[in-house]
Amino acid sequence: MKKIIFYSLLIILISKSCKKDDDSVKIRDVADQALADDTDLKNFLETHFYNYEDFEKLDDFENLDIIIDSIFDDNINKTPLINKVFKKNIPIESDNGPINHTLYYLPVREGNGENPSKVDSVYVSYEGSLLDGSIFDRSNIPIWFDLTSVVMGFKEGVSEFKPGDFSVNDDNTINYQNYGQGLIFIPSGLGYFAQSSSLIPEYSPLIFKISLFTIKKTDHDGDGILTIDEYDIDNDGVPDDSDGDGILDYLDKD
Ligand SMILES: [Ca+2]
Ligand SMILES: [Ca+2]
Ligand SMILES: [Ca+2]
Repeated sequence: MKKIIFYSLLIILISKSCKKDDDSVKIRDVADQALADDTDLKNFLETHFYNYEDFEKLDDFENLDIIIDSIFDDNINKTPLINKVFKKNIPIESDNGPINHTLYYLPVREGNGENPSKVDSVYVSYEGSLLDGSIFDRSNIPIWFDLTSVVMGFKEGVSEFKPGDFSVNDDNTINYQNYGQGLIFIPSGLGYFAQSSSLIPEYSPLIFKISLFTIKKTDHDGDGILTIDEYDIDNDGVPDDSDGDGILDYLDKD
């Protein structure tokens, strides 16, 4: 998935720089798509709930999966996700200036440590699905993601979660407790946008369930300066290349 995300991110970055008058590719308008996706995401959040009652009963050491279901029949009185989610507005540069994209996220369990920055590495288990419920990727076993290499929505969403505590058992296995767990709802402009794959059609909003077990601060070029301290100093959302040699600062040892 990491490869797919990285590859797709590259495609998105590359496609942004392609000329618009290429007849073979009619890319949808970013602003129109952001509005359409937000309508679809809001509709989903208004008509679905998660098993919050199960989580209210849970103690810190128990594990439980998040289950999303539609508000219907026996579940008609459940509180919809829209009443529980947080919103984050993320501008994406386009030819017509920055276009706002709304990301929704829901920390179901808060977690216990420090939030990862948007350039750290995170150790997560996850499940990615579309609004119709079809799952396009999952890993029940936690794996590492470098947040500099994933789509914007995943990076922005995960950085809102906190990791947990861990203890090492006698057999060197690790138990994680009190870790952050929750949901991220991503418009296609912060996902794969016009890029499609066998399981993800173009212009698909994405839903991620994640559990964030631990994080690692990164220093990609090993120069002793953490990536967060040299990635995007002018804070314009684009990684910097101060000396203009084509190597981004966080990968540029000098
Ligand atoms: Ca560095
Ligand atoms: Ca920058
Ligand atoms: Ca450079």
